[in-house]
Amino acid sequence: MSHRFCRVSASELCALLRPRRWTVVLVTTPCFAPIIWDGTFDSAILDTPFRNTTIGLTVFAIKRYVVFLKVFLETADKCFMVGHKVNYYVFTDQHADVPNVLLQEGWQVVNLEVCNYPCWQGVSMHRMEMISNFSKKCFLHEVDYLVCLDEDMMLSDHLGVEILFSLFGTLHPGFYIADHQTFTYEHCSLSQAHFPRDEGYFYYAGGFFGGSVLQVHRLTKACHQVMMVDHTNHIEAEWHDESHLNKYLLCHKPTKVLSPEYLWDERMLCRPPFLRKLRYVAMPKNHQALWNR
Ligand code: 2GW
Ligand code: MN
Repeated sequence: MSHRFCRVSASELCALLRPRRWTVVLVTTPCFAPIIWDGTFDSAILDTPFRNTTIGLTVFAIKRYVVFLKVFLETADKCFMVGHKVNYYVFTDQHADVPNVLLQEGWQVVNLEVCNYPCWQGVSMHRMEMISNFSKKCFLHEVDYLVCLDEDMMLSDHLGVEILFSLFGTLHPGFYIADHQTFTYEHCSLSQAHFPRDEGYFYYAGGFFGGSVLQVHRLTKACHQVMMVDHTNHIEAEWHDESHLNKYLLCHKPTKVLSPEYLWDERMLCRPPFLRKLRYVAMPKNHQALWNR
């Protein structure tokens, strides 16, 4: 990985020190990890040190979910890591239906073969196993960072290197202003995802996490292993991989946290005025058509 720290000019420094965000939002976690909102970063400055960085984006399009892929890739091409090198890793069992989307020069879509799972929870949960396996096999040698996203979503604004750090998670849009006791952490004490009462500051979304390949490998491997322990004990955490992600991030605090700008659902939620940008939003989906096969 080649990181060169940029030299900031005096005028840039002045501009940086001038507060640009007047609406009050929480900008650091209690562990001093930055929380990323519009107005807290300057892409023009951040882009330089990441000039030679390659970012891998993992996405799963299994069974009927392949229908979301075209819009996902087309919008990502416009908004995701513009000016940087990106490898899209599409895990799919529907190769014939992967759309041929014209991408920026140097970018590539790598289709990875995965098997289908009999139930949807299986699809969602086995993502951890797949990402972990491929991290070791290829991603470690091919990219510097991994960004792991849900695929029933589209990009709708700039989403760039401001998110990159060794380990990052995203505040779940349904809980970022909710009371701690409403967080849907796993409360069954038999599950490996079990959350001790009164612990955890935030509830993270399963649909957007990432970090350096090494950290993502550790996270996905650990989550997969504990999901297998639960499976052996005939237990399944209520929110599947998301429950295990939250447990992992309780024990391994993220070094950056993304605000709900980075994961939003306009049909489910009322947008507050301090949410100035929506960068990654849910696509409308017909649950019945997707589930009934
Ligand atoms: C999922 C649910 C029901 C039927 C099918 C599927 C399904 C999911 C599928 O048939 N094919 C497939 O590729 N997926 C992948 O799994 C796809 O990438 C999708 O974005 C991801 C998660 O499923 P999704 O987006 O339908 O679930 P959400 O939006 O409720 O996601 C949250 O909760 C999940 C666990 O319950 C995960 O933690 C997810 O990361 C969360 O965003
Ligand atoms: Mn989703």
